[in-house]
Amino acid sequence: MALILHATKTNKNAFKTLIAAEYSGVQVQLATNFEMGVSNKTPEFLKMNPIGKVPVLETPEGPLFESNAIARYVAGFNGHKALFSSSAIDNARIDQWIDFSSMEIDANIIKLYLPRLGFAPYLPAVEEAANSALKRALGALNTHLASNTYLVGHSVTLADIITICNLHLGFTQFLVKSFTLEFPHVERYFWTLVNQPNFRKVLGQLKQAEAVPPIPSAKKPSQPKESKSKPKDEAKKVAKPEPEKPKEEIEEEAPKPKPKNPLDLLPPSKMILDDWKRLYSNTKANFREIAIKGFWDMYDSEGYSLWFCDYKYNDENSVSFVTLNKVGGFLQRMDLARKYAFGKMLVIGSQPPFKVKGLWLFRGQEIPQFVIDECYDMELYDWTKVDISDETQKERVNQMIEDYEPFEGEPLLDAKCFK
Ligand SMILES: N[C@@H](CCC(=O)N[C@@H](CS)C(=O)NCC(=O)O)C(=O)O
Repeated sequence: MALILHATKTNKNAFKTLIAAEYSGVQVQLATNFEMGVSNKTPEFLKMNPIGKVPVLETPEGPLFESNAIARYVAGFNGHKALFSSSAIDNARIDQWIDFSSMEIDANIIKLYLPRLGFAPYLPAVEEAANSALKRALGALNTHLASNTYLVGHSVTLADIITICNLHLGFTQFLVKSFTLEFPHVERYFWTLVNQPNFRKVLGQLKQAEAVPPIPSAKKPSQPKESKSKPKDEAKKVAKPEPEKPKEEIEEEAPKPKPKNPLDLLPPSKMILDDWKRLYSNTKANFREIAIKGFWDMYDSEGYSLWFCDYKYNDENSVSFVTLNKVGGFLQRMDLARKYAFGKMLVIGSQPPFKVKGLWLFRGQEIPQFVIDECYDMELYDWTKVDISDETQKERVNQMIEDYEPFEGEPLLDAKCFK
Protein backbone atom coordinates (compact mmCIF):
# COMPACT_ATOMS: atom_id res chain seq x y z
CA MET A 1 0.00 0.00 0.00
CA ALA A 2 1.29 3.44 -0.91
CA LEU A 3 2.19 6.01 1.72
CA ILE A 4 0.29 9.25 1.18
CA LEU A 5 2.33 12.43 0.90
CA HIS A 6 0.40 15.68 1.32
CA ALA A 7 2.00 18.18 -1.05
CA THR A 8 1.74 19.45 -4.59
CA LYS A 9 3.91 17.74 -7.18
CA THR A 10 6.07 20.88 -7.52
CA ASN A 11 6.78 21.24 -3.80
CA LYS A 12 10.56 21.41 -3.43
CA ASN A 13 10.48 19.72 -0.04
CA ALA A 14 8.35 16.86 -1.32
CA PHE A 15 11.01 16.11 -3.96
CA LYS A 16 13.30 14.82 -1.20
CA THR A 17 10.83 12.08 -0.27
CA LEU A 18 9.88 11.25 -3.83
CA ILE A 19 13.53 10.77 -4.84
CA ALA A 20 14.29 8.76 -1.70
CA ALA A 21 11.26 6.58 -2.55
CA GLU A 22 12.68 5.91 -6.02
CA TYR A 23 15.88 4.63 -4.40
CA SER A 24 14.25 2.60 -1.64
CA GLY A 25 11.45 1.21 -3.80
CA VAL A 26 8.75 2.53 -1.46
CA GLN A 27 5.45 3.49 -3.01
CA VAL A 28 4.61 7.09 -2.20
CA GLN A 29 1.54 8.73 -3.63
CA LEU A 30 0.67 12.41 -3.56
CA ALA A 31 -2.64 13.19 -1.85
CA THR A 32 -5.28 13.66 -4.54
CA ASN A 33 -6.48 17.20 -5.25
CA PHE A 34 -4.08 18.70 -2.74
CA GLU A 35 -4.35 22.47 -2.96
CA MET A 36 -1.72 24.60 -1.27
CA GLY A 37 -3.23 27.18 1.05
CA VAL A 38 -6.53 25.28 1.20
CA SER A 39 -5.88 21.60 1.96
CA ASN A 40 -3.19 22.43 4.52
CA LYS A 41 -5.57 24.73 6.45
CA THR A 42 -8.24 22.10 7.12
CA PRO A 43 -8.74 20.74 10.67
CA GLU A 44 -7.76 17.25 9.43
CA PHE A 45 -4.46 18.56 8.09
CA LEU A 46 -3.75 20.61 11.23
CA LYS A 47 -4.16 17.43 13.26
CA MET A 48 -1.27 15.98 11.24
CA ASN A 49 0.91 19.10 11.38
CA PRO A 50 -0.23 21.74 13.87
CA ILE A 51 1.47 24.57 11.97
CA GLY A 52 -0.12 23.61 8.68
CA LYS A 53 3.11 23.33 6.72
CA VAL A 54 3.73 21.01 3.85
CA PRO A 55 4.77 18.22 3.27
CA VAL A 56 3.18 15.73 5.64
CA LEU A 57 3.40 11.96 5.23
CA GLU A 58 0.74 9.54 6.42
CA THR A 59 2.49 6.43 7.75
CA PRO A 60 1.01 3.25 9.25
CA GLU A 61 2.31 4.57 12.60
CA GLY A 62 0.79 8.02 12.29
CA PRO A 63 1.54 11.30 10.51
CA LEU A 64 5.00 12.74 10.08
CA PHE A 65 5.97 16.31 9.24
CA GLU A 66 9.29 18.06 8.39
CA SER A 67 10.57 17.08 4.97
CA ASN A 68 13.99 15.83 6.09
CA ALA A 69 12.42 13.52 8.65
CA ILE A 70 9.90 12.27 6.09
CA ALA A 71 12.64 11.59 3.53
CA ARG A 72 14.68 9.77 6.18
CA TYR A 73 11.68 7.60 7.07
CA VAL A 74 11.03 6.70 3.44
CA ALA A 75 14.74 6.13 2.72
CA GLY A 76 14.93 3.57 5.51
CA PHE A 77 11.45 2.08 5.10
CA ASN A 78 11.31 -1.70 5.55
CA GLY A 79 14.93 -1.76 6.66
CA HIS A 80 16.24 -0.33 3.39
CA LYS A 81 19.88 0.65 3.94
CA ALA A 82 21.34 1.81 0.64
CA LEU A 83 20.87 5.52 1.31
CA PHE A 84 22.75 5.31 4.63
CA SER A 85 26.13 4.06 5.75
CA SER A 86 27.08 1.09 7.84
CA SER A 87 29.41 3.20 9.99
CA ALA A 88 28.28 5.44 12.82
CA ILE A 89 30.64 8.21 11.79
CA ASP A 90 29.42 8.22 8.20
CA ASN A 91 25.80 8.24 9.32
CA ALA A 92 26.65 11.25 11.45
CA ARG A 93 28.26 12.82 8.38
CA ILE A 94 25.06 12.22 6.43
CA ASP A 95 23.24 14.16 9.15
CA GLN A 96 25.94 16.80 9.08
CA TRP A 97 25.39 17.51 5.37
CA ILE A 98 21.62 17.37 5.71
CA ASP A 99 21.73 20.03 8.43
CA PHE A 100 24.36 22.02 6.56
CA SER A 101 22.42 22.13 3.32
CA SER A 102 19.17 22.94 5.13
CA MET A 103 20.53 25.72 7.32
CA GLU A 104 23.32 27.17 5.20
CA ILE A 105 22.04 26.62 1.67
CA ASP A 106 18.25 26.24 1.67
CA ALA A 107 17.64 28.96 4.26
CA ASN A 108 19.72 31.51 2.34
CA ILE A 109 18.31 30.55 -1.04
CA ILE A 110 14.84 31.15 0.38
CA LYS A 111 15.87 34.51 1.83
CA LEU A 112 17.16 35.55 -1.58
CA TYR A 113 14.20 34.20 -3.53
CA LEU A 114 11.10 35.17 -1.50
CA PRO A 115 11.42 38.93 -2.15
CA ARG A 116 11.62 38.15 -5.87
CA LEU A 117 8.34 36.27 -5.66
CA GLY A 118 6.84 39.22 -3.82
CA PHE A 119 6.41 37.08 -0.67
CA ALA A 120 8.81 39.09 1.51
CA PRO A 121 9.95 42.71 1.61
CA TYR A 122 13.10 43.42 -0.35
CA LEU A 123 15.82 44.73 1.93
CA PRO A 124 19.24 45.18 0.30
CA ALA A 125 21.09 44.56 3.58
CA VAL A 126 19.25 41.26 4.09
CA GLU A 127 20.00 40.27 0.51
CA GLU A 128 23.69 41.02 0.90
CA ALA A 129 23.92 39.05 4.14
CA ALA A 130 22.08 36.04 2.65
CA ASN A 131 24.21 36.25 -0.44
CA SER A 132 27.50 36.21 1.48
CA ALA A 133 26.26 33.38 3.69
CA LEU A 134 25.21 31.36 0.64
CA LYS A 135 28.55 31.97 -1.05
CA ARG A 136 30.39 30.89 2.09
CA ALA A 137 28.36 27.67 2.22
CA LEU A 138 28.78 26.94 -1.49
CA GLY A 139 32.50 27.61 -1.15
CA ALA A 140 32.74 25.00 1.59
CA LEU A 141 30.65 22.53 -0.39
CA ASN A 142 32.79 23.18 -3.46
CA THR A 143 35.97 22.41 -1.54
CA HIS A 144 34.51 19.14 -0.25
CA LEU A 145 33.33 18.12 -3.71
CA ALA A 146 36.73 18.89 -5.29
CA SER A 147 37.86 15.49 -4.05
CA ASN A 148 34.54 13.68 -3.47
CA THR A 149 31.93 12.58 -5.99
CA TYR A 150 29.27 12.21 -3.31
CA LEU A 151 28.94 13.90 0.04
CA VAL A 152 29.56 10.75 2.07
CA GLY A 153 31.16 7.54 0.83
CA HIS A 154 31.07 6.33 -2.75
CA SER A 155 27.41 6.29 -3.66
CA VAL A 156 24.28 8.41 -3.33
CA THR A 157 23.07 8.83 0.25
CA LEU A 158 20.17 10.70 1.77
CA ALA A 159 22.59 13.63 2.24
CA ASP A 160 22.95 13.96 -1.55
CA ILE A 161 19.20 13.75 -2.14
CA ILE A 162 18.45 16.50 0.37
CA THR A 163 21.34 18.71 -0.70
CA ILE A 164 20.41 18.47 -4.37
CA CYS A 165 16.79 19.33 -3.56
CA ASN A 166 18.03 22.30 -1.54
CA LEU A 167 20.17 23.51 -4.45
CA HIS A 168 17.40 22.86 -6.99
CA LEU A 169 15.36 26.01 -6.33
CA GLY A 170 18.42 28.21 -6.62
CA PHE A 171 19.82 26.65 -9.79
CA THR A 172 16.48 26.64 -11.58
CA GLN A 173 15.13 30.01 -10.44
CA PHE A 174 17.86 32.60 -9.98
CA LEU A 175 21.42 31.31 -9.52
CA VAL A 176 22.58 32.13 -13.02
CA LYS A 177 25.74 30.76 -14.59
CA SER A 178 27.81 33.84 -13.74
CA PHE A 179 27.04 33.12 -10.08
CA THR A 180 27.55 29.35 -10.04
CA LEU A 181 30.73 29.29 -12.13
CA GLU A 182 32.61 30.29 -9.00
CA PHE A 183 31.71 26.84 -7.64
CA PRO A 184 32.63 24.42 -10.45
CA HIS A 185 32.57 21.28 -8.29
CA VAL A 186 29.11 22.15 -7.01
CA GLU A 187 28.00 22.67 -10.60
CA ARG A 188 29.40 19.29 -11.67
CA TYR A 189 27.83 17.59 -8.64
CA PHE A 190 24.43 19.19 -9.22
CA TRP A 191 24.19 18.42 -12.94
CA THR A 192 25.53 14.88 -12.52
CA LEU A 193 23.06 13.97 -9.81
CA VAL A 194 19.96 15.61 -11.27
CA ASN A 195 20.59 13.53 -14.36
CA GLN A 196 20.67 10.23 -12.45
CA PRO A 197 17.51 8.28 -13.43
CA ASN A 198 15.98 8.34 -9.92
CA PHE A 199 16.40 12.10 -9.64
CA ARG A 200 15.34 12.70 -13.22
CA LYS A 201 12.07 10.78 -12.73
CA VAL A 202 11.04 13.26 -10.04
CA LEU A 203 12.68 16.50 -11.12
CA GLY A 204 12.36 16.13 -14.89
CA GLN A 205 14.91 17.69 -17.18
CA LEU A 206 16.28 20.84 -15.59
CA LYS A 207 17.60 24.05 -17.07
CA GLN A 208 19.64 26.61 -15.20
CA ALA A 209 18.03 30.02 -14.61
CA GLU A 210 19.10 32.46 -17.32
CA ALA A 211 18.10 35.63 -15.52
CA VAL A 212 17.45 36.79 -11.99
CA PRO A 213 13.76 37.67 -11.58
CA PRO A 214 13.34 41.37 -10.80
CA ILE A 215 12.00 42.57 -7.46
CA PRO A 216 8.31 43.43 -7.79
CA SER A 217 8.21 47.21 -7.44
CA ALA A 218 5.86 47.26 -4.43
CA LYS A 219 8.47 45.31 -2.44
CA LYS A 220 11.33 47.73 -3.07
CA PRO A 221 12.36 49.97 -0.18
CA SER A 222 11.10 53.51 -0.49
CA GLN A 223 13.48 56.43 -0.89
CA PRO A 224 15.66 57.19 2.17
CA LYS A 225 14.25 60.11 4.16
CA GLU A 226 17.46 61.71 5.44
CA SER A 227 18.70 64.49 3.26
CA LYS A 228 22.42 64.29 4.07
CA SER A 229 24.69 62.01 2.07
CA LYS A 230 25.82 59.04 4.11
CA PRO A 231 29.12 57.25 4.41
CA LYS A 232 29.21 54.06 2.35
CA ASP A 233 28.91 51.57 5.19
CA GLU A 234 26.08 53.46 6.74
CA ALA A 235 24.37 53.61 3.40
CA LYS A 236 24.21 49.83 3.39
CA LYS A 237 22.30 49.64 6.64
CA VAL A 238 18.57 49.18 6.60
CA ALA A 239 16.82 52.47 7.34
CA LYS A 240 15.27 52.50 10.81
CA PRO A 241 11.63 53.56 10.99
CA GLU A 242 11.25 57.07 12.34
CA PRO A 243 9.79 57.29 15.84
CA GLU A 244 6.11 58.06 15.73
CA LYS A 245 5.37 61.73 16.36
CA PRO A 246 2.85 62.70 19.04
CA LYS A 247 -0.53 63.45 17.47
CA GLU A 248 -0.60 67.14 18.46
CA GLU A 249 2.73 67.68 16.74
CA ILE A 250 1.47 66.18 13.50
CA GLU A 251 -1.67 68.27 13.57
CA GLU A 252 0.21 71.51 14.24
CA GLU A 253 2.48 71.13 11.21
CA ALA A 254 1.14 73.34 8.43
CA PRO A 255 2.08 72.32 4.89
CA LYS A 256 5.09 74.35 3.78
CA PRO A 257 5.27 75.71 0.22
CA LYS A 258 7.65 73.61 -1.87
CA PRO A 259 10.85 75.60 -2.58
CA LYS A 260 11.69 75.94 -6.26
CA ASN A 261 14.50 73.74 -7.49
CA PRO A 262 17.52 76.03 -8.18
CA LEU A 263 17.91 74.30 -11.55
CA ASP A 264 14.56 75.80 -12.60
CA LEU A 265 16.10 79.24 -12.12
CA LEU A 266 18.91 78.65 -14.64
CA PRO A 267 18.73 80.55 -17.93
CA PRO A 268 16.57 78.62 -20.39
CA SER A 269 18.37 76.01 -22.50
CA LYS A 270 17.87 75.23 -26.16
CA MET A 271 18.22 71.57 -25.27
CA ILE A 272 14.89 70.00 -24.36
CA LEU A 273 15.75 67.00 -22.23
CA ASP A 274 12.51 65.20 -23.05
CA ASP A 275 13.22 65.52 -26.77
CA TRP A 276 16.54 63.79 -26.27
CA LYS A 277 14.98 61.07 -24.11
CA ARG A 278 12.32 60.51 -26.76
CA LEU A 279 14.92 60.31 -29.53
CA TYR A 280 16.93 57.83 -27.46
CA SER A 281 13.89 55.64 -26.80
CA ASN A 282 12.51 55.75 -30.31
CA THR A 283 15.71 55.03 -32.22
CA LYS A 284 15.69 51.34 -32.96
CA ALA A 285 18.22 51.18 -35.81
CA ASN A 286 21.20 53.19 -37.06
CA PHE A 287 21.70 54.41 -33.51
CA ARG A 288 25.00 56.15 -34.27
CA GLU A 289 23.64 58.05 -37.25
CA ILE A 290 20.31 59.00 -35.71
CA ALA A 291 20.43 59.06 -31.90
CA ILE A 292 24.08 59.90 -31.28
CA LYS A 293 24.17 62.50 -34.03
CA GLY A 294 20.88 63.91 -32.75
CA PHE A 295 22.31 64.09 -29.24
CA TRP A 296 25.27 66.23 -30.29
CA ASP A 297 23.03 68.39 -32.47
CA MET A 298 20.85 69.12 -29.47
CA TYR A 299 23.54 69.25 -26.80
CA ASP A 300 23.78 72.60 -25.05
CA SER A 301 27.14 72.76 -23.30
CA GLU A 302 26.12 75.87 -21.37
CA GLY A 303 22.84 74.58 -20.03
CA TYR A 304 24.01 71.01 -19.40
CA SER A 305 27.11 69.08 -18.42
CA LEU A 306 28.22 65.49 -18.95
CA TRP A 307 29.85 63.36 -16.27
CA PHE A 308 31.57 59.99 -16.17
CA CYS A 309 31.18 57.99 -12.99
CA ASP A 310 33.24 55.07 -11.85
CA TYR A 311 32.20 52.80 -8.97
CA LYS A 312 34.83 53.01 -6.23
CA TYR A 313 34.40 49.49 -4.90
CA ASN A 314 34.39 47.28 -7.98
CA ASP A 315 36.31 44.57 -6.16
CA GLU A 316 33.12 44.00 -4.11
CA ASN A 317 31.09 43.28 -7.24
CA SER A 318 31.57 39.55 -7.08
CA VAL A 319 27.97 38.51 -7.68
CA SER A 320 26.24 39.50 -10.90
CA PHE A 321 22.71 39.94 -9.59
CA VAL A 322 23.79 41.80 -6.46
CA THR A 323 25.76 44.19 -8.68
CA LEU A 324 22.77 44.62 -10.99
CA ASN A 325 20.55 45.29 -7.98
CA LYS A 326 22.96 47.92 -6.67
CA VAL A 327 22.80 49.75 -9.97
CA GLY A 328 19.02 49.29 -10.17
CA GLY A 329 18.68 50.77 -6.67
CA PHE A 330 20.83 53.74 -7.65
CA LEU A 331 18.62 54.48 -10.66
CA GLN A 332 15.52 54.13 -8.53
CA ARG A 333 16.90 56.65 -6.03
CA MET A 334 17.72 59.03 -8.89
CA ASP A 335 14.02 59.32 -9.60
CA LEU A 336 14.05 62.75 -7.93
CA ALA A 337 16.30 64.02 -10.75
CA ARG A 338 14.21 62.79 -13.67
CA LYS A 339 13.42 66.33 -14.89
CA TYR A 340 17.09 67.30 -14.83
CA ALA A 341 19.11 64.24 -15.81
CA PHE A 342 19.71 61.39 -18.22
CA GLY A 343 22.06 58.54 -17.40
CA LYS A 344 23.57 55.32 -18.68
CA MET A 345 25.01 52.77 -16.29
CA LEU A 346 27.11 49.92 -17.62
CA VAL A 347 27.91 46.73 -15.74
CA ILE A 348 31.03 45.49 -17.41
CA GLY A 349 32.74 42.12 -17.63
CA SER A 350 31.88 38.48 -18.20
CA GLN A 351 33.29 37.35 -14.88
CA PRO A 352 33.42 38.84 -11.42
CA PRO A 353 34.48 41.29 -10.15
CA PHE A 354 32.22 43.34 -12.43
CA LYS A 355 33.01 46.99 -13.13
CA VAL A 356 30.30 49.63 -12.91
CA LYS A 357 30.76 52.78 -14.96
CA GLY A 358 28.30 55.37 -16.06
CA LEU A 359 27.62 58.52 -17.99
CA TRP A 360 25.28 61.24 -16.74
CA LEU A 361 23.88 64.34 -18.32
CA PHE A 362 22.88 66.93 -15.73
CA ARG A 363 21.17 70.30 -16.08
CA GLY A 364 23.70 73.00 -15.18
CA GLN A 365 27.46 72.95 -14.97
CA GLU A 366 27.78 70.96 -11.74
CA ILE A 367 26.32 67.77 -10.36
CA PRO A 368 23.13 69.17 -8.80
CA GLN A 369 23.54 69.65 -5.06
CA PHE A 370 20.11 68.15 -4.27
CA VAL A 371 21.18 64.94 -6.02
CA ILE A 372 24.38 64.78 -3.95
CA ASP A 373 22.37 65.42 -0.80
CA GLU A 374 19.52 63.05 -1.46
CA CYS A 375 21.08 60.13 -3.28
CA TYR A 376 23.68 58.39 -1.16
CA ASP A 377 24.95 56.34 -4.11
CA MET A 378 26.63 59.47 -5.50
CA GLU A 379 29.55 59.16 -3.14
CA LEU A 380 30.10 55.52 -4.01
CA TYR A 381 31.38 56.75 -7.40
CA ASP A 382 34.27 58.88 -8.59
CA TRP A 383 32.89 61.65 -10.81
CA THR A 384 34.76 63.28 -13.70
CA LYS A 385 33.36 66.04 -15.85
CA VAL A 386 33.54 65.17 -19.55
CA ASP A 387 35.71 67.48 -21.62
CA ILE A 388 33.81 67.50 -24.89
CA SER A 389 36.65 69.19 -26.72
CA ASP A 390 38.55 65.92 -26.25
CA GLU A 391 37.52 63.55 -29.06
CA THR A 392 38.49 60.46 -27.04
CA GLN A 393 36.18 61.45 -24.22
CA LYS A 394 33.46 62.31 -26.70
CA GLU A 395 33.76 58.88 -28.29
CA ARG A 396 33.54 57.31 -24.83
CA VAL A 397 30.28 59.21 -24.31
CA ASN A 398 28.97 57.84 -27.61
CA GLN A 399 29.90 54.29 -26.69
CA MET A 400 28.22 54.55 -23.32
CA ILE A 401 25.04 55.94 -24.82
CA GLU A 402 24.85 53.20 -27.44
CA ASP A 403 25.91 50.25 -25.20
CA TYR A 404 28.90 49.67 -27.45
CA GLU A 405 30.51 46.26 -27.06
CA PRO A 406 33.19 45.34 -26.21
CA PHE A 407 33.33 48.35 -23.95
CA GLU A 408 36.96 49.13 -23.11
CA GLY A 409 37.80 45.61 -24.21
CA GLU A 410 35.15 43.79 -22.17
CA PRO A 411 31.62 42.49 -22.80
CA LEU A 412 28.67 44.15 -21.07
CA LEU A 413 26.79 42.20 -18.45
CA ASP A 414 24.06 44.83 -18.58
CA ALA A 415 23.41 48.43 -19.57
CA LYS A 416 20.73 50.38 -17.75
CA CYS A 417 19.31 53.69 -18.81
CA PHE A 418 17.92 56.47 -16.64
CA LYS A 419 15.54 58.56 -18.65
N1 LIG B 1 11.05 22.85 7.50
C1 LIG B 1 9.84 22.50 6.79
C2 LIG B 1 9.45 23.66 5.93
C3 LIG B 1 8.08 23.44 5.34
C4 LIG B 1 7.58 24.64 4.58
O1 LIG B 1 8.00 25.79 4.83
N2 LIG B 1 6.66 24.40 3.70
C5 LIG B 1 6.05 25.47 2.94
C6 LIG B 1 5.85 25.00 1.51
S1 LIG B 1 7.39 24.61 0.75
C7 LIG B 1 4.67 25.70 3.53
O2 LIG B 1 3.98 24.79 3.88
N3 LIG B 1 4.27 26.95 3.61
C8 LIG B 1 2.96 27.31 4.07
C9 LIG B 1 2.99 28.09 5.34
O3 LIG B 1 4.06 28.59 5.74
O4 LIG B 1 1.90 28.23 5.94
C10 LIG B 1 10.07 21.25 5.96
O5 LIG B 1 11.20 21.04 5.51
O6 LIG B 1 9.13 20.48 5.78
